[in-house]
Amino acid sequence: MQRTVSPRQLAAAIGVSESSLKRWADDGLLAVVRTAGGHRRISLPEAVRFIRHMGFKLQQPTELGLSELRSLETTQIEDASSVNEAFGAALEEGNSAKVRAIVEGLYLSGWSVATIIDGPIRQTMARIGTLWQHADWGIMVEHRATELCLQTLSMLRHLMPSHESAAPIAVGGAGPNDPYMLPSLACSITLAEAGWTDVNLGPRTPTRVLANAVGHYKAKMVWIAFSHSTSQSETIEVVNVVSRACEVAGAKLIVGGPPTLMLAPADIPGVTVARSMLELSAFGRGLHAAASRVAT
Ligand code: B12
Repeated sequence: MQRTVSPRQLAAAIGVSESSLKRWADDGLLAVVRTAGGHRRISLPEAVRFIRHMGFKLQQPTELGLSELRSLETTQIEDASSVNEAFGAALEEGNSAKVRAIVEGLYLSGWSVATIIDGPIRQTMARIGTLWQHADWGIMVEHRATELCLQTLSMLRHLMPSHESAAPIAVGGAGPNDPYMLPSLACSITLAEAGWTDVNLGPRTPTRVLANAVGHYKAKMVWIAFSHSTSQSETIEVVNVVSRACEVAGAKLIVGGPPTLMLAPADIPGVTVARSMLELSAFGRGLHAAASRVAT
């Protein structure tokens, strides 16, 4: 069941009076539901949306069951290099409470999921990726950091608003033999933020399984995340098989990750190659708007 908070808790969390909050609810700025006994309740994602939309600073996050943001002061949030430094240190030392608090704080202060992934998560993982060559310790840090990022992105999902059930479907996964979990999950959550119903098939997705899923879900958008190093011809083969399924379903295909960056447009006609979650988000929002215009 979705977590809810009372108007009193939300008012205390952002440091306003309960009567102001009730007025904003009556004015339609905040969606409230009523309990069987007639009391007002606010879903946690709606409370988070309201805080982000109105630009409130959280005074007492624990009122909403969120972490105290002691690890990162609000002034630091404005400065990307301070954020990267604080997040990098927390992730490298495996401090899950701090990692969670920083990401919650960034999201509540208005950062998009795509910006959090392209910024502190990507940069820290790239740095941690250089440690494995040194010792078992480096490999442990890398595995622990991957797991912590996976947990943190799942936590973020619970704070995001859910979209209408009629939202178009995007499906995707990592390429066959590709064990990397974070890039495909990042695509999934980024597209959810852009208004899509996302279906992530995860790592090592066989090509025919992904191609069949496009028709099964009547997907309008498909992503493939490539991280594991493969030959160019193998990558092109995978992309072209899925691209044919997309043509039949009327879906757009977008691919990304290091092995795709050297592909020439002529090798994969009609397929978009992108370098970041921000690019994916922009592509997803554009396509979503076009699909909604056709539907109305
Ligand atoms: C975690 C990790 C692993 C984990 C993965 C765990 C898991 N189950 O997910 C494990 C331990 C399995 C692993 C293994 C190996 N790894 Co590794 N790994 C990494 C690491 C540290 C992080 C990858 C990650 O998740 N990043 C987080 C995501 C969010 O960021 P990103 O990958 O940069 O993706 C961004 C963009 O590329 C883009 N993007 C990515 N995909 C997509 C898709 C779409 C559609 C779009 C639009 C955009 C997009 O947007 C993302 C966000 O900005 C990277 C370091 C690095 N630089 O990334 C090394 C790295 C990729 N690994 C490397 C190596 C060498 C290996 C091993 C060969 C090590 C070994 N000797 O065993 C094996 C090979 C495994 C295999 N079969 O391929 C090298 C690759 C070097 C190369 N040029 O090929 C790297 C770069 C580390 C390094 N500096 O040496 N690895």
